[in-house]
Amino acid sequence: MTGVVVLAGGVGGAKFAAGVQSALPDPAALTAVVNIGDDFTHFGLKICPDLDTVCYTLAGLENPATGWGRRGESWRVMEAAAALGAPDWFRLGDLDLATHLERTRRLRAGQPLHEIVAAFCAAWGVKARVLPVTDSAVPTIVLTDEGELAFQEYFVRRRWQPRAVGFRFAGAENARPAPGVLEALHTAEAVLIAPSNPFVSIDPILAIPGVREALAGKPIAAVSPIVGGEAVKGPAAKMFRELGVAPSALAVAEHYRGVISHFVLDKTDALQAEAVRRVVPRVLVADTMMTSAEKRRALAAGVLAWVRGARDTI
Ligand code: FO1
Repeated sequence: MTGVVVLAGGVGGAKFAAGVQSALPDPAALTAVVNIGDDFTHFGLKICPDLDTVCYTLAGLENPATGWGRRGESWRVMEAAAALGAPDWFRLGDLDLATHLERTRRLRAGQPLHEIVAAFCAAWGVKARVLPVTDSAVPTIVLTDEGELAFQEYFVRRRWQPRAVGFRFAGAENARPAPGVLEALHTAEAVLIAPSNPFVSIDPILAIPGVREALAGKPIAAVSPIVGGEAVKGPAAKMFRELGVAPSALAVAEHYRGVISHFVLDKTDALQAEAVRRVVPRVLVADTMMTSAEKRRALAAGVLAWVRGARDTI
């Protein structure tokens, strides 16, 4: 068993993956398997927000203010396009546009997404391996009280305000894991589920045929994205409430029941540890707030040491 796999999506997932990359003596021992459900076509360009956010963050290129897009970004193309009447609800920076232009050019030339991601990671100096969970398009559809919404329409255009009643991962049943995904999961000494949104970042990864099965028989540790009953970032707590579940670390553990063997909750929620242990056998109480590169690294190092057999509280 070699290597560590992180399942990730969104800004929290990218930060945690970067923490794991910095905690591993050999960063190439990390494989990030990333959600592609947020992907969509805009201005005719293939936009892959979670892949880009993970790659930018692993490369140290991410915009520190938003977590997505590029550091040192400018918005001249967006401003000039908006002056021509272009939709500007989804902000595309000048540097970020280069990624979308080149990815779209390569896709049109027939290059599969996982190869494009590898080429971009090489160009950006990313040491870890980043894989889309599948090369296929499996768009996440949010079922709301207003009907079905495409993910970015729901998340960005409507600022995740519509009431969510369910999620659909269109075409998942016909998708296959991208080359390297199942092999990485089978050979990993541990699989870490990042503190990403369970519904729209992690579930779309688990929905790809073969992924859940490949998790069997090894330590699977999830880090709670809910702290003190709230999401650190984004709509996860609101989604729990709208689905009739009180948002909590325990609710996240319940959501992953049967998939995970280890669960990390924030020290704010230490009182839930006993209840969580009844859902998942191994529970770690830690400081999960990744407010600096050092804290990301420390959290990742602590989780890795724990999963590899150290004590239960860091
Ligand atoms: N999120 C926003 O809230 N507003 C935006 O204008 C926006 C633009 C954007 C451009 C490129 C990109 O890679 C991500 C972007 N995001 C934006 C984040 C995106 O909605 C992601 O899907 C979320 O981070 C959730 O994973």
